Amino acid sequence: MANDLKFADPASREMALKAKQENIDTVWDRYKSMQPQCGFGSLGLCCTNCSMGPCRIDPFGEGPDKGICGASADTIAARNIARMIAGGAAAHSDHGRDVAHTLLLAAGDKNCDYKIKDESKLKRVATNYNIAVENRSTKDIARDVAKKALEEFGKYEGTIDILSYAPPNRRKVWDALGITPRSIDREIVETMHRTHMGVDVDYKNIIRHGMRTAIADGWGGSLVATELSDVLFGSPTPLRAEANLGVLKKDWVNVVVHGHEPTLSDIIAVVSQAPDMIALAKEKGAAGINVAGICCTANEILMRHGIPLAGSFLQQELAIMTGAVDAMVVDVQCIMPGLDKISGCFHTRLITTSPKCKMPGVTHMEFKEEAATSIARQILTEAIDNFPNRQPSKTHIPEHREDLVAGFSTESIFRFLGGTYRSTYRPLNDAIISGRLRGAAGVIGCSNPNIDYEKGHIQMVKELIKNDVLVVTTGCNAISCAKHGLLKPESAFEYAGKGLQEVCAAVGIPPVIHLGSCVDNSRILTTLTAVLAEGGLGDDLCHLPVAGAAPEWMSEKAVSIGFYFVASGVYTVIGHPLPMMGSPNLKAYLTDEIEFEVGGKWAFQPDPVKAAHMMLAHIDKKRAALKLKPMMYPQSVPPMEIQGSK
Ligand code: NFS
Ligand code: SF4
Repeated sequence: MANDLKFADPASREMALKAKQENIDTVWDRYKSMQPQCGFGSLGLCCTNCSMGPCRIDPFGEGPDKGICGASADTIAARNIARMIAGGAAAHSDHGRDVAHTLLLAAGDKNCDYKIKDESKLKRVATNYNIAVENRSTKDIARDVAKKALEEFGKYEGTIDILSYAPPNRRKVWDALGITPRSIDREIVETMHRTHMGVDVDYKNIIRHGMRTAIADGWGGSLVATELSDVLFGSPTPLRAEANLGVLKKDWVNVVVHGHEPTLSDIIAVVSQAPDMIALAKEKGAAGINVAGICCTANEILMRHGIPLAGSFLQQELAIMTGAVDAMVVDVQCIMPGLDKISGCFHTRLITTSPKCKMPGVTHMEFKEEAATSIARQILTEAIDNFPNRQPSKTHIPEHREDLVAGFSTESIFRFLGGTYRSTYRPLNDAIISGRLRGAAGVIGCSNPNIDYEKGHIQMVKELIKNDVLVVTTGCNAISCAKHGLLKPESAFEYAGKGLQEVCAAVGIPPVIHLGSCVDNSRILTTLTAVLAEGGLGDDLCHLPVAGAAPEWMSEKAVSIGFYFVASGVYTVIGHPLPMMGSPNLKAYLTDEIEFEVGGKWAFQPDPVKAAHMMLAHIDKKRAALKLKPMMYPQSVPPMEIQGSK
């Protein structure tokens, strides 16, 4: 039964109503039945790191103020946060490793199903890695790049090489603080070591290492994932597509791909267009094969193939509830265990594909890069064979869908903003310097049933663009923006301030730029680096008039992302706080003192409009420090009370 939470999106509202009528539990019902949630856990005051515990600290000062080992609230909360970073960094980076492994296969085997689609990007990555490109075959270069990338995970000396993408002054900050990551796996392992019972006690020391681990994600594993995905699957270029549950088609075989890694879904997208597959679908009475995506797998194949977005994280169950999904194919991450039960209520065939992600009793068709096409064909055949089992009486596809433009990258915004003859970020920097644009914001991250669905994302993004802030987006925020029409260039005229409107009109971009999946937050890092290098906006990332936010975050990956943005000098506002409010010292460190060390800091604000204004105030502070011109259209700034909104 769907509960009384509100939905910004009519398609989800419709499906939640269907769930209620049919007595089917969804994430919102499970959230409700979990109330009240454990106060110790929410405050970060629960420790299960050894079996003298579990221990919990009394936040009211009446019960224990130390764990059985003597750990304080500060230590316990910091250790818990660090372990969240390790979990998130591990997920992103393991994804990066898999892409590097696929590139190595593509380089070594001429019959490999994967081809190198973007040779010029391969050469750029190779050059950044100091790998020779002159007079060498693509395969030789690719092999060296793949090996070099794979070495980043387990180097035994030096530091991560791909950190060379970061601005020199930022690297000095990390070096001075001793948080330059040495290798990706090593920092994750060391986080687990330091947070083991009886190792690191100093909460600041724990968090500093947490930042090192997060940097190893953003400027390491995630950057490897993005760069090598562009090489293998092609760098995105702007394209049009559609989003929301209404992209599912009544008379077609609907295959929903869900998860994160593009290796399988990219092949499924291609194979679904094969004439013999389409003929098979027609034999079963379908009009064709419709592939749509959920979560970041969706973003990956949207960016490169224009495959429609069926929905974001919280819509995975709702997609099945349409009764029109013949197969949901999942890989890794953000896949709700609850999918199994809900797919049992419909004809949908749920298929797991990764050895890392199985579900008891669920069909497992294991994906192997070495046999990618044949496995993709088997999976699609399974979906096609299931099409006749669809029950019309149980089928309801909401009619809502929106147009969008996606497919931007650090390089393609570059081309857009520079025009054909001037490949440069200059126009963007000039727009900021002259006060036409206030600055830029990265709004990203998950959705969470603890807030009305998409209210956080949409209200925040609208408030920012209204105030002449160009928004870049990834992950589930990007999907939400797409569903609400914010990724259409024309939406600038409806929602953006006058200055941003002028920029959008001049270069033909939407006011909200979709940069891809969550590993593609690395594109935000490299874009900021390019803006900085263009000049006129300071000499380190922390000088830029920018801010970051994840208004509806839920995953450990979001924690890692937030920390690498903070460690990169970016003011980062999230909706509900990190689970550490039971440690006032840690809160003071993360929301204040840390800024003196890395130039960025955290803020927590559940009200998305207030949060947007905290970001605007920060951007204005940075503009003032850079002595930039006053805003050209200051009337677009409404007065806003932001007191007490840390
Ligand atoms: Ni990011 Fe992408 Fe979505 Fe959150 Fe999950 S899909 S990796 S973690 S829920 S934004
Ligand atoms: Fe308790 Fe310390 Fe063990 Fe944690 S590590 S469970 S605080 S005794």
